[in-house]
Formats: sequence, structure tokens, C-alpha cells
Amino acid sequence: MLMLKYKYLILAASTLLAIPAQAATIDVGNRFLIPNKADQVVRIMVSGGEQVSGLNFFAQIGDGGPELSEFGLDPGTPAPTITAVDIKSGTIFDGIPDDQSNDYSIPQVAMYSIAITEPEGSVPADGVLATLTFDTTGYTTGTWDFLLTGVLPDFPGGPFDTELVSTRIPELNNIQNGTISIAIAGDCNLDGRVDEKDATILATNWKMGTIYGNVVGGGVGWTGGDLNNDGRVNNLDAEIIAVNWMQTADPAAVSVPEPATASLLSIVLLAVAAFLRPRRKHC
Ligand SMILES: [Ca+2]
Ligand SMILES: [Ca+2]
Repeated sequence: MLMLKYKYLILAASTLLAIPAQAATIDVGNRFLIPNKADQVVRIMVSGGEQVSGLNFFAQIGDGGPELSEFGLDPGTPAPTITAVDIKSGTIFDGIPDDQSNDYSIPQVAMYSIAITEPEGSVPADGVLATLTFDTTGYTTGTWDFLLTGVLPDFPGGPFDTELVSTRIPELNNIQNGTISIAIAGDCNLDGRVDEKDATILATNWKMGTIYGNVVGGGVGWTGGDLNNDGRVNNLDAEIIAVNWMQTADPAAVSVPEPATASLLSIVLLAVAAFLRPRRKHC
């Protein structure tokens, strides 16, 4: 009986010690958007599986922008804007009855929250945490901070940190901030031109991604071939390369006419098929 009690104590202690390894982790990463375009969606993923009962979500692009003056602060610098945030639909909180709330937002700062009101209610922090929609109209180049922690540092009570409310850990803050950059559509390797090097990257990571379950954490990302930021590398990304084939930072240098798009897509998909064929021989 004493041995059994001792065994349970060891089990309880090991469970407690295991908690930090399960803590929710968010890596914003270096994200890429195309120039002069609204409605570009970026997903923020969370991993670790910690049971959580709510989310206080803060996001900031650049220094917060000119609208900081609405908070009584010195106005900041313009940058691409956040036009929509969703921390419920398609996220880890999708199935709960409670609604998200937009607590306060300006174009470069978003503050949202959601809480599970059901007693003891929780969901595992593993999957999509939030989807943000961006507008890069007016921008053809640039890189800006993409912060989920340290938001509005000069605001009274700030800075604000995104926080997953845990049922077991009072405060989680395992978050890495990232950046937002403008890049040429289809330019996976960021060398300023869409060509066979980008098609090769696409082929290398074909059918890879968080949605397929063969990539964890932040996913393969833009530089891995996920050119539409949907969490997977597939024919939609191949189409982006085909449509922008030979595109460079200087649009006047493009020599490929628009009607060639369909045949270019065939070329990109053939490159993918050629890359995959020898690998499958070993399966
Ligand atoms: Ca390239
Ligand atoms: Ca994709």
C-alpha cells in the first residue's frame, strides 16, 4: 500500500514537471506579402497542446502607425495595415459557444479577446491561433516588425503581451515576434526574380505543410514555397509562380505575355513532377 502511494506521488510529480514542455508556443516568423494588394491572409499557429480557456490577442505592425495619436501618443510611421482579425473561426476556439470581441483596433494595432465561459472549459493549444488580413496598398517594398508581445509600449499600462489563458499555468508567454515584408509574388528565394529556382523550391516541398500534418510549428512559410500563406505547398502556389514567371522588382522588365500563363503553369507542374518522380522510385 505504501509502495502504491509512493508510485502515485512520483506520477503526480512527473506530471507537474512535464507542464513546461507542454506550454503553448507561438512563433510569428518572418512573413511575406505581395505589393499593393488588399485581403492577404496570414495565419498564426500555436503548438504545444496546453489546455487553454481563453486568449487575449494583441498585434502590432511597425511602430503602431499615425493613429497612435488616438491614444494620446506621438504619431508613428505608416505601414501595411491589419484590416481584419479572427481568433475564433477556423482556430482552436472554433467550436466554443462564446464569441470573440474586438476590444480596440487601429490600422496597425489589433486587440481581440475570447474566453470560454463554461466552467472548467478548455481547448488544446495546438493549431491555428488567429488569422489576420493585411492590406499592402501603397507599398512595393519594406520590412516591419510584426509583434504579438510588447505592443503599444508607450501606452499607459503597456506594453501589452498576447496571452493564452491556461487552466493549469497562470500565465503563458512563450511567444517569438516576427516581421512582415513585401516580396514579389512567386519569389520564394527572395532574389528579386521568379524563375526555375523558385519552382525547384516548390518541388522540393511539394505537399508539405501544417495542414497536411507533416510540418509542425510555423509551417514551411513563404521561403519554403507556401506563397499564398495557406499552410500548404500545392498547385495554388504553382499557379502563383506560373502567373508571375520572370517577374522582377521592375515590372517593366517582364517580357512574358499574359496569355502564356497556362503553358507556364504546365512547365512549373512538370518541374514538380520531374522532381517527385525519382523520389517515388525509392518508396
Ligand atoms: Ca526567385
Ligand atoms: Ca500555399
